Order: sequence, then structure tokens, then C-alpha cells
Amino acid sequence: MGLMDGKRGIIFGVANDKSIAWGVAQQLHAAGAELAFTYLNEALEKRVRPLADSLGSKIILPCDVGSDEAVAAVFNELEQQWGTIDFVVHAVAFANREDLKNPFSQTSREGFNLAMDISAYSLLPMTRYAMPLMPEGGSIVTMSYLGAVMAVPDYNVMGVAKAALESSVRYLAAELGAKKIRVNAVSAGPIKTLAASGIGNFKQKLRTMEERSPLQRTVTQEEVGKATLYLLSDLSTGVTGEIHYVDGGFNISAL
Ligand code: NAD
Ligand code: 0WE
Repeated sequence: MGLMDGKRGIIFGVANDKSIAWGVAQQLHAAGAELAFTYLNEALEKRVRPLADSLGSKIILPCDVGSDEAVAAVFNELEQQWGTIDFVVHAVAFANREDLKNPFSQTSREGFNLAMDISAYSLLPMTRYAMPLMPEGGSIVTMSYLGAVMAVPDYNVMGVAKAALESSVRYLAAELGAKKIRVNAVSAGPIKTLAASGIGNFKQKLRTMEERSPLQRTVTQEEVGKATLYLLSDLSTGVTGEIHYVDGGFNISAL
């Protein structure tokens, strides 16, 4: 008997076995959910396919979330194969590498729009095309970071994009509440993933976190996965529009 027995859903954002999305996938699978996965490109397909196979997943699709058509095609395929779904996990973000290093005021219009498009706007088409597949309700969870609400050094344009993402969670939750579709975010502390490996001095950022957070350590992919499982499951049926921090309490003691 699992918390997610009989539930089906899709996970956007697995790149490799370090991905937060993979931590979520493992928890969902252990709880009995049936999963579909998307991957960004052929290089990542080589990583994602074996991982998805290992959880018995049969639906593994390409999707660049910068394209509405690509997102629509994914949900179209889910409708053909499954008819309905119960949950969606949005765990994708992208900004130009130099925009996470240069002074924020130097961010180009193009770089700003790219970060907003991939990291924030993409939640809207996902929600839009998932909605008709959730006639009885459902749960959508995205991944955020403290940089949405505080000026974290170097997070820059990603912080602005995460602020838009968190606000979008509230507006989508307000809109979809009547359809029993819940929309929430998990705000995770820093974890060494592929995305994090592109960040200069990430080791130092992890160390600062260990020093200043009440739990005196960083959080794990598994801990973020467990919190996300809660938000996707019927344990949280009364919870929507929330930003759920899984960061060891860093947000209350960063100063
Ligand atoms: P990751 O590199 O494993 O995952 C990022 C994913 O985004 C990758 O799978 C990548 O393929 C995907 N992606 C990028 N551009 C895309 C596009 N155009 N279309 C489709 N997919 C695209 O890194 P992660 O740390 O697991 O990141 C997952 C989420 O968690 C992101 O939203 C990130 O902002 C968030 N997050 C990460 C941390 C951290 O410290 N690692 C902390 C808090 C929140
Ligand atoms: O959301 C993120 C990182 C997202 C990200 C990472 C990259 C690196 C490679 C988006 N785009 C890119 N583009 C690349 O080319 N995190 C929450 C992890 C993170 O990034 C930071 C952090 C933390 C934490 C950047 C500066 C300071 C802290």
C-alpha cells in the first residue's frame, strides 16, 4: 500500500542521477506512482532513458520547455497513452552562465527574457495543457530557491525569474482551485546538481549554508523529494499556493 498507488504523473527536469527531479522521481516511485519523463535533448536522453527504465517507466519524451508546441505535444501523448494524469513536476531552470556571474545591472534584455521564459513562463503552458488531463483534480509542484525573495550574491536574473515563478504559483493556485488542481513550490537549499556545477564557488556557498542554517548542514535530494511527494499526494489536499521551504531553515537565519 503506497501513498501514490494508482496515481500517474510526469516529471520535467531530470538531467542525471543528481537532479532534484530524480530525487522526486525516486520518492514517487517508492510510493507507488507511475511516472512519465521528459528530457531536453539527445545528449540528456542517454542519461534519462536508463534512469526512467529503472523505475519501469514506459513514457519518455523529448521536450524543450521554451516551445509551447513541444509542451503541448507531451501532454497530447499523455492523453493518448493514459487519458488522465494526477500530477506534474516542473524542475527546470536556465539562465546564461555569464548572467550568474556578472553584475546584475549588466544582464542583457535577451538574457533576462531567456531566464524568465525557461525558468518561469514554462510553468504556464505546462499547467494549461495538464489541466484538461486532470478532470478530477490534481497537483502541480515547481522548484524554487531563496534567491526569489532575497538578493543572494550571483543568483541575479535567476532570482528575478524565481520571484516570477513563485508569484505564478499563487496566481495559478487561485485560478485552478475551483478545479481541485493545487499548485505549490518547494524552495530548496543548495544541492550539488548539474545546474549547480556551472556556478562559480558553489562549494563555498554550500559551506556558508552549513555554517548558518539551524540544521547546520545542507539538505539532500532525498529530503527535497520527500517534501515534494507530500505536496503531490493526498496528504496535502488542503494546501495550495504555498512556497514550502526545504532548506534547513537557512531562510530564517541568513542574516
Ligand atoms: P539539473 O541540472 O539537474 O536540472 C535542471 C533541468 O533543467 C535539467 O534537466 C535541464 O535539462 C532542464 N532544462 C534546462 N533548460 C531546459 C529547457 N529549455 N527545456 C527543458 N528542460 C530544460 O539541476 P537541479 O538543481 O536539479 O535543478 C532543478 C530545479 O531545481 C531548477 O528549477 C532549479 O532552479 C531548482 N533548484 C535547484 C537548487 C540547487 O541548489 N541545485 C536549489 C533550489 C532550486
Ligand atoms: O536555480 C539554481 C541554478 C539554476 C541555473 C544554473 C545554471 C548553471 C549553468 C540556471 N542556469 C544555469 N546556466 C548554466 O549555464 N540554483 C538554485 C542553484 C544555485 O545557483 C546559484 C546559487 C544556487 C544555490 C547561483 C548563484 C548563487 C547561488
